[in-house]
Amino acid sequence: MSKERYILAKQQWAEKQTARGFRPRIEPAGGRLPPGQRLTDGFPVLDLGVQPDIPLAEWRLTIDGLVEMPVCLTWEEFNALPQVSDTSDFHCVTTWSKYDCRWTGVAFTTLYEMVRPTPEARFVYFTSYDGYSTNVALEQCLSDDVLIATTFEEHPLPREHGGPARVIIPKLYAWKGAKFIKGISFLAEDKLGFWEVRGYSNSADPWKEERYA
Ligand SMILES: Nc1nc2c(c(=O)[nH]1)N[C@H]1C(S)=C(S)[C@@H](COP(=O)(O)O)O[C@H]1N2
Ligand SMILES: [Mo]
Repeated sequence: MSKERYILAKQQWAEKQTARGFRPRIEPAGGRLPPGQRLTDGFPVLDLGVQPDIPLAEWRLTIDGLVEMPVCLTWEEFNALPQVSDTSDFHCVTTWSKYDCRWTGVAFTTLYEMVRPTPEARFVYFTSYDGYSTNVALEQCLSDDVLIATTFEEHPLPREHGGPARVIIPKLYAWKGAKFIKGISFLAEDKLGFWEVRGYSNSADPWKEERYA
């Protein structure tokens, strides 16, 4: 092969890769990508095969358990609460990560202050309209980047990504963030959720690669 043809072939290969949106997948250790993860530009959808249709007029968020003031919020009441925005990275246990996700909604701490959990409350159990559930230590939920999001990238949260409202807990693998959120219960004893009873890690820290129990 002549030099010219060789260079042209390489150039065409590079153009093809660029057109496909190729970028390096693994960042050096100590970077922004947790171990064993690779970066995606898209936003894959993971669910149980059901994306429940919840008319906003019928939507409720029930917050109960070990709290002084249990509530059952309508969509209007929920959206009247103070709104916050946060940009965070999203890490799915199936090894894809997505950077710079822009979420807007209600901070978990706002709900916490509203219902006033008792001192015995140490765990949170989330339930969803599709039958999903997941559990998180209360301490982890009190991080200021934990939101019940109703907006993604300045648009109403699409149903496939958990709309009308979903939980976002950026410091944990994404299965800890319940889409189609329906209930939040404060508990004294831990109670395993949908994937946790099926062998997923209970602590789910992507930086420690806590994928499976
Ligand atoms: N209600 C509900 N929430 C859920 C799930 C689900 O199946 N149902 N899947 C979890 C998993 S495993 C992941 S990785 C994320 C995926 O969110 P996405 O579909 O917006 O990417 O949602 C989590 N929350
Ligand atoms: Mo996941």
